Formats: sequence, structure tokens, C-alpha cells
Amino acid sequence: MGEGASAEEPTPFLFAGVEKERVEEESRPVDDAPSVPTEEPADVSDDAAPDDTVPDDAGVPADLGLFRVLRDDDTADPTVDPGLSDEDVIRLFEQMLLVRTLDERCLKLQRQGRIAFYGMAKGQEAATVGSAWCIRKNDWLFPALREGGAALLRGMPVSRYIAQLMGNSLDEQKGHQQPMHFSFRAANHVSLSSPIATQVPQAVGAARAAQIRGDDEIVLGYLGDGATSEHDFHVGMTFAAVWKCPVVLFCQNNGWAISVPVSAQTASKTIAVKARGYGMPGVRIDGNDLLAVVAATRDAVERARRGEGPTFIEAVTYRRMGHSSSDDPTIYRDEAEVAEWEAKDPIDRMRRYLEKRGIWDEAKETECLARQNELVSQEIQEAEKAGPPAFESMIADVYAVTPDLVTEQLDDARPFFEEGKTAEGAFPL
Ligand SMILES: Cc1ncc(C[n+]2csc(CCOP(=O)(O)OP(=O)(O)O)c2C)c(N)n1
Ligand SMILES: [Mg+2]
Repeated sequence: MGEGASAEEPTPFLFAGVEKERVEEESRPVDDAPSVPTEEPADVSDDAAPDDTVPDDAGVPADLGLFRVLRDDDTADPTVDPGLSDEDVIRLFEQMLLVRTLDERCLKLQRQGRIAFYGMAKGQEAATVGSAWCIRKNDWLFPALREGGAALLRGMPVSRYIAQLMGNSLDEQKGHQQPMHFSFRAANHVSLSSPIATQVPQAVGAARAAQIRGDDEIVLGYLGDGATSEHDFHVGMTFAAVWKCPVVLFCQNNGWAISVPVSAQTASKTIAVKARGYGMPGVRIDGNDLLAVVAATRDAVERARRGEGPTFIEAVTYRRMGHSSSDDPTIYRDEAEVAEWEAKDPIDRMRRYLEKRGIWDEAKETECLARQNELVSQEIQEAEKAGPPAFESMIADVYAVTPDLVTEQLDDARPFFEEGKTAEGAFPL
């Protein structure tokens, strides 16, 4: 059993409707397949549109609703509460705080010119931490853009996080990767690939491989709302469902893909409902509700592990900062929208829940933040002392046999590195 996983039965709310659909689908005679309509097309005016606020037999609205555990009064709904122990829920909350601490500190480093680039996760801490907690260490995790916190939760030290951002001599990837492309082999955390949505077929492929090998490993693959417009989304969803791969595809719908709102990505009422078209369960959850994220992901992970196939989760959340340190969101989005989501902040909601549960207070938080900031300060100092990676490491681990041309290029570049020689022209850009 994984760190956060339990052997509980799936929450009926989440999967009941899907199972019912599947049974009906499987029992339909082959010759009863729907034919192309030859009569007048059906009335598709708004009046004729189905009322998808009306629950189906399983009590799930046709657009899949929004699964929540945390109620407006900051208590957990006992009928769907995942039942986390005090120790676990505090650990998860502290991890959410760590993600935010790192966000704040690293954005400052970028503004001071000490790192080149940073991608903030502010507002999405519950979705990342809660989902990653539901898998075992030997399961595989394919992140999208903002899941560095998942690697930390699964054991990656803060020192490695910072070394990766700096691309210094302590960086396991030898500075080969752009900042934010964390990988952590000890927990099968694969580096993200920058092309959006490529994580989907990669995750599905890894799950298919585990299935063929007969392992009981499952794969958790992340994507953003923007990724759902890419062909790789379609490819991944299709093969995941057709092969019944042991994969959970976790979509962080944070409202935006850089400057493109989700309303421009799709005319579908929800992203989660698309899963039905591919023939897999889709669930739509409150991504700012840590307990809902844990409950839904845990069910999906257990399904995958039982060999029942993939699940698609849409976690509705919000990107409270710019797309990255290079972006200025004030030029394309309304500050009122940002303020609205600030009020739904996942850390604030969790803090209020923990306080009501009687296991958190201001003194504990002050101590926790001081501890985290101290750790981050120490690791930044160590990282800055470490200096750049060895010059030759630029081509290390890239070729089995280094081509002569590359060796020549390395020799040509050596004086720029060793003697501080500068090139004529417009560099750095
Ligand atoms: C195939 C591809 N197209 C465009 C880009 C440029 N790009 C980088 S991030 C991004 C938006 C991604 O949005 P989303 O999937 O919603 O993730 P989020 O940034 O919101 O976490 C785009 C268009 C890219 N990296 N890859
Ligand atoms: Mg997005």
C-alpha cells in the first residue's frame, strides 16, 4: 500500500454512473448499432438542449458536477471524507506550505537575476500535493508544468529542487534541462517534456508497458486545460481506454493556458465529461479541496491497480500568478477574477479546516514557515557556492559515442568558458 493509498472501496458518487453506462454498452447487441439518421435532423436549438443540471440515475449531473469534501463551513462531508489521520493531513498541509514558500522565494531569486526562469504553482497546491500522495513510490509520475511539489512530496530534497533551477554542479541533470524540469529517479518522477500534452501519451505508454510486463505499478500523468486542445490528448485518451491502461490522467484546469482562457479551449461544458466519449470514467472535482483531491485520486488509483483501466480527473483550480516569471497576466485577465479565486485559496481553506479539527493554530504555522524558510535559505547558499557544472558535462550522458563534430564544437567553445572570452554580436539575447 502506498504512502497515501488505502484499500477503501471507490466512492459510489464518483463512478456509479460510469459503471452503469458501461454495462448497458456491453450488453447492446452488435446489430443494434446506431445508424446514420436519414430523417430531418433533430432540433438542436437551445430549447431542445438537454437540461444537464438534472442528475442522472446515479445522482451525477450530466456535466459531472463538482465533487467536494470540504463544505462551505470548513468541515468535511462525512459521507465522502477520505478519513486522513491527523499526522497525514498535517504532513500534506505542510507540503502545500512548502510549495508556496518555494514559489515566493524562487520568484524573488528570478527577479534578482539569480535564476533564469520560474513557473509558479500558487493556487494549485492542493491539486498537486493531494494527487501525488495517492501513489506509491514505485509508481510512475509524468508531470506537466507545475508539479515540482509532487517530486518534493515523494522524497526529492529541496537542495535538488534548487540545484535544478540553477543548473549548477549539484544538479543531477548537469544543467541540461530548462529550470522547472525536475526529475527524481528514486520515485520514478520523470522530467516534464516542454511540448504541451506530450505527457499524456508518455504516461499512457508507460502504463501500457507496466501492463505488458505484468507489474502492479500504475502511472499518474498530469496535463493542463490547454493540453486538452492538443492532438496528443486525443491519442493518449484513446489508447488509455482501448488498452484499459493502469493510468490516472489528472488535468489541472487552472482556467488559463498562458493568455488563453479555458472558454477558448473548448465549447464542452466541462473537460471531465470528454472522458465519456473516449470510454473511460471522468470525474470533475474541486481542485482547491485537498480532501476531494485525495478521495478522487485514491479511488482512481485503486481502480487502475485492480486492472479496471484508466480514469480522467478534471481538478478545477486556478493559476493565481502569471504563467511563468516571464509573463504579465494583468494585460489579459481581469483582476476581479483573480480576487474571486483568492477567496477560494486551497491553503486558506485547509488551514480553516485544520483549525476547526483542532490540530493547527497560528503558532504552529509560524514555526513551520520559519523552518521552511530557514531550510530554503541554507540550500540557496549551498547551491550558489557550488558553481556551474564542469564544462565537459555539457555533452555528458547525451551520446553513447560522441560525434567528432560535437567534440570540435566543445573545443571551440572552451575559451568562452575558461577565459571568459566573449563573442561579438548580440548575445546574450
Ligand atoms: C505543443 C506546444 N505548444 C505551445 C507551447 C507553448 N506553451 C507553453 S505552456 C502553454 C500553455 C499550457 O497551458 P495549460 O496546458 O493549461 O497548462 P498551465 O500552463 O495552465 O499549467 C503553451 C501554449 C508548448 N510548450 N508546446
Ligand atoms: Mg491551464
